[in-house]
Amino acid sequence: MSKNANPPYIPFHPNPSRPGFVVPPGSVDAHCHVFGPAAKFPYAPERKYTPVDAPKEKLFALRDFLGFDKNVIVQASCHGTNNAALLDALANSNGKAKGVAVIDEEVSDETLQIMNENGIKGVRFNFVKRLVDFTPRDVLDRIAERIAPLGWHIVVYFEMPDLPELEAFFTSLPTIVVVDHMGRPDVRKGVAHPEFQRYLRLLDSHTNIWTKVSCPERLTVSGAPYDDVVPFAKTLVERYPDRVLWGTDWPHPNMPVEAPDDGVLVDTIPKIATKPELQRKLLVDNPMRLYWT
Ligand code: 0GY
Repeated sequence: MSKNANPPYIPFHPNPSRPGFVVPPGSVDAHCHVFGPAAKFPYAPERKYTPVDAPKEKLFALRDFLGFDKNVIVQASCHGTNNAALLDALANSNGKAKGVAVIDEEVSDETLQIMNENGIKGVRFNFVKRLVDFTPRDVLDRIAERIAPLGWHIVVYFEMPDLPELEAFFTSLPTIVVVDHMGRPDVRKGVAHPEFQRYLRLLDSHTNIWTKVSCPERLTVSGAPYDDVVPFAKTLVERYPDRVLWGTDWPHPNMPVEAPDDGVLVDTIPKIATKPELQRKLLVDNPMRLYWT
């Protein structure tokens, strides 16, 4: 393989460990994906990576194994704006999954209505350049206006150095805004660094902005059990106990070296939410309020 070739795609962990931490009854894994299977749900032509299939049956089996009750499935960039695999997973979840779709502005009102009736509760705007092509802000504004009356929210995915440029757009959005993976801070800089402090100020001043405290495996420098990421997530859980969500991010697209052990990810929860009350808000009350009411 040449030096510049793409590294091979790393599949999800084949045999995760059973977590030591027992999640509260009714817990929701509020960030995960389904991929394919490609034979039934082909990947989008415009995708930036081709994953290993990660079908709904495997996701639901992992949910049960880890002790979770429900999933929020987020449309990933490899499926573009074709939400068929996501909708199929929702339809086969026995009411135990809701979804976040990716749409373009050509979507019809009828399609939005069908999505709404089938468990879609939000749309995702992705600003991570390695994953998607640029979408003009006025297009996103128009999508936001279309989905706001449905009571949906907007999930945003970006990397923290891009926050200054994106902040005005985020604060103009008319819905609840949920930030993926804590805005992807550089954990080497520490919680006190102006970049993360700016993120806290954004959440302080905009109570419609929520944050996922997910993805230590993407943010860590030291590796599992991800103790270098804990102070960031713990700060957010304690400061915004009613606006935080947690998810596995299974099947962990684009991991550069190895797939995380999902059991180890679950065992980070009591380090970031140290009291039962905080754990219940993070895993049950908050996702239920956002996705099941
Ligand atoms: C994640 C993160 C990633 C990928 C996607 O839509 C996606 O393809 O979200 C990533 O590569 O960082 O949330 O799964």
